[in-house]
Amino acid sequence: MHNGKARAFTNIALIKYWGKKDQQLILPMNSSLSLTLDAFYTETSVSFSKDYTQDLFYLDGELQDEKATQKVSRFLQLAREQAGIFEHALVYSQNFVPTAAGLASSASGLAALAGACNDALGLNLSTTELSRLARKGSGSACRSIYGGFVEWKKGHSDQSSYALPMASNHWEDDLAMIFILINDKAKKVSSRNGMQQTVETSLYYDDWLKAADADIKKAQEAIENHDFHALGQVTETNCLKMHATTLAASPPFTYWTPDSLKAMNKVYAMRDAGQDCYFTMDAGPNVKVLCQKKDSQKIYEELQKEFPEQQLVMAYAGKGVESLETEVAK
Ligand code: FM0
Repeated sequence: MHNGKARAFTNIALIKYWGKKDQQLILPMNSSLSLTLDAFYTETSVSFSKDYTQDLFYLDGELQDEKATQKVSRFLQLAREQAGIFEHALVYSQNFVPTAAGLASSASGLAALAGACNDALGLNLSTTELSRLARKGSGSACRSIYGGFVEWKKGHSDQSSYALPMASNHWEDDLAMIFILINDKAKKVSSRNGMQQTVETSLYYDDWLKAADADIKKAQEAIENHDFHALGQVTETNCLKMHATTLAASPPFTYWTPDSLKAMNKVYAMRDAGQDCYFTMDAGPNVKVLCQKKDSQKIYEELQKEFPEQQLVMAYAGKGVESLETEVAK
């Protein structure tokens, strides 16, 4: 029996990862930059044993179906090959999400699984190697290996594509991100399918790549200079450019709902009224508001005028993946 357990926090990209050049290895078309947050995380324990006849995956106490287990199994296989230990595994994963957010995160999930496998199989990976392994589970997971500001350098191969923490002198501790959770009953396009469809068909995809390169540089500079306005501006405009690519895809699609627009407009109105805040959105309808910690309470209260408290979650900078004690075998 080989046991391991780890906790990983989710991260939100300020400059988005949007498109793969290699689907199997998960090599991205562009570099991305994120902030790891403290509000959402996953704890995962894994045990490998000769006695198991198949991989089993429990999420929040429920045994998952074949489709959900497949993604985990595919990842376990990579870890098994790396370790040379070919035993099936039992995976218990718990998502810690405030209120009924319904915010499943592949970033924290796959980063925690990578950390748990590293411990269980005695892989002894460096953080760079762990980032590369997590990347092969889900691209954004490679950034959750580290806390604070993180850059995923796109690289050009399995070896050269991984995330690194950014020197910021702890500036991330001065920032906050407020999640506005938006209900969505529409059919969901996963980030995996959405980005692929965009790479293959969007008229604007080449322009997105050019913009992403320039935006990464602006964000790096803003972080270096602790320039909140510059970071907020590039975060918001990069998000808009990513979302513009989906409207020029064939068939076109969007992640925005009327409430997403309501939230974005609220951010614009708050900025017009002198408040320092900027939004970003990922492959779903939720809107995340980037602000400085010193203003976060005031901005939260202002958002509460439009959105009930159950829809709002305050987050601050979070830590990288960490190993947890495994309980004595059951
Ligand atoms: O996080 O197909 O990592 O940079 O969230 O598993 O590699 O779920 F806004 C979209 C995340 C994409 C931007 O994609 O995809 C970002 C996104 P996978 P992910």
